[in-house]
Amino acid sequence: MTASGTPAAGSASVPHLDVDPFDMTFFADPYPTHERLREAGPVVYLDKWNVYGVARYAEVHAVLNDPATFCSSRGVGLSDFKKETPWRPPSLILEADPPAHTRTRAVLSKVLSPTVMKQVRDRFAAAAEERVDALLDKRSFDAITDLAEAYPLSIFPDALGLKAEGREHLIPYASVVFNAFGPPNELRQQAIARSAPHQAYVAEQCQRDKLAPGGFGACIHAQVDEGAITATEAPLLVRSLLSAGLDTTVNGIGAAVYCLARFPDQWQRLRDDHSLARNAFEEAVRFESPVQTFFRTTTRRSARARRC
Ligand code: OVV
Repeated sequence: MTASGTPAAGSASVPHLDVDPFDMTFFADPYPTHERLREAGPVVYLDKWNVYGVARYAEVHAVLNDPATFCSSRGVGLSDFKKETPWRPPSLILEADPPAHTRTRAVLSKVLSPTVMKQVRDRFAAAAEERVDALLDKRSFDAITDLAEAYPLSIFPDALGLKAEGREHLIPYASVVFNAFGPPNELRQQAIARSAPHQAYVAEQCQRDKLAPGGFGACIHAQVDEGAITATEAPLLVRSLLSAGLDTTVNGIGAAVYCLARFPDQWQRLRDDHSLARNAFEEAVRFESPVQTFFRTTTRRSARARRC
């Protein structure tokens, strides 16, 4: 493909696939479809949704690291913000390209710097110990609700500075955010149709006067006083933490436990050598969520890293 959207030599051979990686049946057993997407070629075309896709590491990496060609500002889901109204005001960090993204990213990098992480680390570790001790007492528990969800919920909203009331909206809100990246199927339409109370909660709690002093939320708003962002931008950056800070952790922990349960030999290796923990976690997350990236050309419809 070229910048003008004209297919370059060889693109006629891009294989067309009839698979739907957004269908409910796909989620029941995604691995064969992931394999088909990878094996079909470096670039594939999904007839169902009229998007190009890449599922191999090299191409996914290349697409995600070339924002000049594959932009995010027109959305990173299947909906093209140039053609459809976004379901919420676009994220200033996710749905932005350099140089706009560079500026907001710098603000979040400052608020979530290694120095700050060092300061909160002990609190997060103590809460994790507490959670594990409580679960060990129970002997049997649901690893998703009682660990993967309960642990981040016990610490992250406090770190942000959210009040206690209404936190039950957090996971449902994140769920809407991620389902909204998909195509206009039942999953997406239903999620958006039911999102109003979750959106209202998030919009309200992102305001400066709602966030406890010392939390990440207050730190983002303090960047307004430094002249780094405007008072209009600050709540949207807080929203990014609410959108992407919790359920990614939930999914990561859930995927790690699920993976270790499915591969007992790996679990045993980890028990024998705790220094493997970091790699085991990364590998489990990778295994459970192999990345595919979808994109459009200037002449075709839509995608995850959209071609501008
Ligand atoms: C990385 C990510 C995922 C989902 C939402 C957002 C970011 C956001 O900025 O809202």
